[in-house]
Amino acid sequence: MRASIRVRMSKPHYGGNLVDGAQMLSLFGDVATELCIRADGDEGLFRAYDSVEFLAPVYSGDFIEAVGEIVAWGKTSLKMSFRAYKFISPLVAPGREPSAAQLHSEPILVCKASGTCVVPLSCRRQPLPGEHIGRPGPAIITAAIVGAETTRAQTPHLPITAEEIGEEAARCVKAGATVIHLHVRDEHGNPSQDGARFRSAIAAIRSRCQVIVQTSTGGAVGMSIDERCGPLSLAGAERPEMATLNVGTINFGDDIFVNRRLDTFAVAERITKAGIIPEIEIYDLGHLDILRELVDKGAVSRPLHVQFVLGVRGALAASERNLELLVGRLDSDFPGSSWGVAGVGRHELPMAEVAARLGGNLRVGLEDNIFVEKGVLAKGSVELCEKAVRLCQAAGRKVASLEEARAVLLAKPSP
Ligand code: KMH
Ligand code: ZN
Repeated sequence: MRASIRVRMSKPHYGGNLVDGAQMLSLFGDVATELCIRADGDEGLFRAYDSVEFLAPVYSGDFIEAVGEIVAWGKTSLKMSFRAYKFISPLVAPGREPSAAQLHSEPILVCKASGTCVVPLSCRRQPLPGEHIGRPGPAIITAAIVGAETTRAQTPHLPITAEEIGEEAARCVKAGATVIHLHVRDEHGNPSQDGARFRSAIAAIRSRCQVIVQTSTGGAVGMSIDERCGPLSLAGAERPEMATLNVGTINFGDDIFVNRRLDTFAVAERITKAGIIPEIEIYDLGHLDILRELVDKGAVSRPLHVQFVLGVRGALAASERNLELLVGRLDSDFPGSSWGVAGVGRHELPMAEVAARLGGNLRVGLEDNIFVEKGVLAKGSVELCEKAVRLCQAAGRKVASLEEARAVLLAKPSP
């Protein structure tokens, strides 16, 4: 959660028009107050700064933007980090107009700080009708344990047979995952969307643990739409609760992952007819515009569940800035939606950390990344799930139980 204010400094305190540093703290105080209100509906109290650094002088006439972010959620405390940037300065020079001013192409970081605010439980309140305040709910961890692209040559820990998939799913669930994003492989380890193979894998999972199974309809690059929809034919005990819905064509490394507009509508219809809940895979900003059409035409119902898949080579890069843009658009265009992020390759754990902080859900697993740290292979998706749990704890987020994940992801569609 973020808040910011931009103000012009008007009260010099020291010689040479210098502004006192306390004015930065005053701005941070107002930003902190807004964050408390956004989180808990109350102004709260600033308890303590644990660090303050002044990094560049601020003069009267400078335009300063103070930004703050909640980085960890305690029971009553909110840990925040703050930064103040100089965007504009007066341009004081002989021969210049006294009103001349300079816009800094690269804003100057003038102060950074971190601190803790407290909102007593007795002051926390529910949102008023239509008011968008509140704390993020428990973080849902999805384990993408197989994928279509990862190979045994890359990692010996990739599960391939139904039994291996069942065992790995159970380990991930024990670690804290409540959703298994599922692909399957054929007898040679190649990607397959064969319904029978999904049936065996789902039976192997369900005999070992309770979890939401989300089958892929993305399959592998080059598969036909019919082939990709193989797992949607499953009924009875092996029917998945969720399935992915890919809404846009993207470059996929040197390949193209084709999702034609009309095919997306057709897959959405098949998912709905099968009584399965879609998770919408968003790889680029324009995919939210495609989603708009799907929603408006009734092809998908609210509440929406969105996975931002960032860092595919040729699609939107995995950065906090891009994620904030996507989440901002989702919140304003489709309020009430849940969202998670899957960072590809080395971006997996950094993006999971951002998601934990920003109030989203986390997807990790060997489908997207095989390393637990630089150069060190993860001993299965379970190790990545364990890391995801630690990231949630560091951000003060509760990890969702299965009941909590079901309440969010399997909620009845609203008209
Ligand atoms: N394997 C990718 C081409 C999904 O599961 O829906 C597509 C994919 C998305 O993995
Ligand atoms: Zn997938």
